[in-house]
Amino acid sequence: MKALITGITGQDGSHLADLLLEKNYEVVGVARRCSVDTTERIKHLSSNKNFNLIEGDITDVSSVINIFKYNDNVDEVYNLAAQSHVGTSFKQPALTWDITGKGCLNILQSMVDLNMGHVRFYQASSSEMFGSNYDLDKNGVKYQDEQTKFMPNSPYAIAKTAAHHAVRIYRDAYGLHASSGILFNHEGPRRGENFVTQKIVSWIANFKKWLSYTTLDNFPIDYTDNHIVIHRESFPKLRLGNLKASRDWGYAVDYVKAMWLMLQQDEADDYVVCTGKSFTIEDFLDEAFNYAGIEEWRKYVVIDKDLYRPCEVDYLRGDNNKAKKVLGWKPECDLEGLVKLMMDAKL
Ligand code: NAP
Ligand code: F7E
Repeated sequence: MKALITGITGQDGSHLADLLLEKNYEVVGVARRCSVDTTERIKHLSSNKNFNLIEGDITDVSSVINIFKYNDNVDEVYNLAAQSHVGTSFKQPALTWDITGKGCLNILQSMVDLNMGHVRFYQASSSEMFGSNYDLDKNGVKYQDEQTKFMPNSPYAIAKTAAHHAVRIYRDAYGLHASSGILFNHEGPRRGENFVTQKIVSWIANFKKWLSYTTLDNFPIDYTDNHIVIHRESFPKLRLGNLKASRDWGYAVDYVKAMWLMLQQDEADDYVVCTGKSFTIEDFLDEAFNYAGIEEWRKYVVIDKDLYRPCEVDYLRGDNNKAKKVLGWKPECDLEGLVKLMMDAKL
């Protein structure tokens, strides 16, 4: 089997490549040209004979067509490429649209034009498409599933929703085996530094490192009444935005398995992938600071209004029953496990 992955240099692209190579796939990763090396997450694959990296950019339809022409024996295409940061999408809405929305359309239309009906396609849709919307279960608890109506709340979410509908339409109109995974937040040691979980974990790891360098001769620590008093102002505080939002956080390694399972089904379809549990950013701070053995995180955190988004998605908690039932998928890692994995990797 041969798979093509866009977004190969990202968190999910690298984990999906690991998974497919384990399954003896030949993997072609598409990376765009950058002025610096962006292959940190896939360095370990550089000598794997079943792995190839090619240059391409999904905003350029001729680039997409060339990629497919030179890889005409591909069996599966996973479109993970995106401008994936919600906050950034408010600052660069048109770029976000071009990559995250139109990029998907470029791939779908190229597949039709090149008669690639036999190739299976995966689109990285997102829980952000639900925006402020939710349904209520029989106990009055909020959740989102495949039936919940989309109400996108950011340029990123608008682009993802457009791409999601394009996948549905290309499936219906042209019979493409095209599936979308509506994935809720998923994290891990390879998560980008500007997403909230990794930002918190990185800060804690750097703070702990700084603490370990400080000695009696090194001014940031006082020994007063047999207690250590740390001059906290000497280490920059952790600046965060809205701590009240809730997210359904899972582990990226679990989630790429769901992507692959979707493309192994006879019928293409859309699936919500999530843990079914929701926690606030404050809960994540509790968990991460506790794990690191630092008490009272509030002493170290500054709320920065500039990090608030013009529109916020307040609450996300998915219902993964369809993925469990049809795909036989379930998440293996809870929030505690996720924090442990991320903290241990950084420490
Ligand atoms: P990520 O780490 O930000 O990776 C995004 C990837 O897209 C990077 O490899 C990036 O390349 C590539 N890319 C950006 N613009 C491109 C372009 N014009 N042409 C080709 N490649 C381009 O994202 P992720 O967390 O792995 O997420 C993977 C996908 O799932 C994304 O589509 C994201 O929107 C979606 N998603 C993520 C989550 C989540 O919680 N992680 C949840 C739901 C959906 P560079 O390295 O060059 O920037
Ligand atoms: O924010 C709040 C922020 O940027 C989570 C992407 O993978 O998942 C991700 O999008 C929450 C938001 O992820 C900071 O306001 C507070 O409420 O980690 P995030 P996201 O926006 O949920 C979805 C499913 C995707 O599809 C996306 O591609 O945390 N928050 N303070 C902060 N967020 C950030 N980034 N930085 C802060 O300082």
